[in-house]
Amino acid sequence: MWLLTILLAIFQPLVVFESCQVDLEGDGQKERVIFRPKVKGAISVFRSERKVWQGVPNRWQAWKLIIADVDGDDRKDFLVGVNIKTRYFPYRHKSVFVLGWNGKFAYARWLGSHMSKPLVDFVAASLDEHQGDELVTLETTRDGRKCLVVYRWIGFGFTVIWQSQPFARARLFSKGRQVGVRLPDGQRLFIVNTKGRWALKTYR
Ligand SMILES: [Ca+2]
Ligand SMILES: [Ca+2]
Repeated sequence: MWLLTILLAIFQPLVVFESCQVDLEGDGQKERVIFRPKVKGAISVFRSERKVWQGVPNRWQAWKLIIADVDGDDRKDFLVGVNIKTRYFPYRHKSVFVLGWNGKFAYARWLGSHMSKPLVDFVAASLDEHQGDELVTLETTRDGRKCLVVYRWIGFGFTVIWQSQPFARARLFSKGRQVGVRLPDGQRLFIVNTKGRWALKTYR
């Protein structure tokens, strides 16, 4: 049991490039998750070579998949980068959808029509003592600069818990638990949470 506990504790959110092996529901048996961006049925889940589920409609134009656990219940969640049109935002724009996994199929937990500002990129990481992984996004401010936004899952969706200063140009970077921005001069700043206070620190 202690081994299982350690394995759960060291689970890091995974960016799925093509396929990965991960235990989605914490039953000790790994599933294979295959991600094929922008096609119908972009995500498929296999267990012992048998397809358990395939889904995600074409119209979502899924472009990124991260497997994380946003609520910390040890069942993995799919964070799907989408490129959608909605009634109030009738042009294509990026957002993140959250699908839960019940062991048999993925179901919609949060289909946010947009993030707090136009989305550039996103990752997930456990950044504080709070249970579950935080969603970290790079977003565009009104004046065209880029900032990091940290979101926490609050049961039925996300709430913003911190926003960084804006940068004229920045790219999202992540390396294990370290998440932050890479600036044009190569400098990397990563998010730290010390006793509940959020800040950016120089990466060494
Ligand atoms: Ca499993
Ligand atoms: Ca979960």
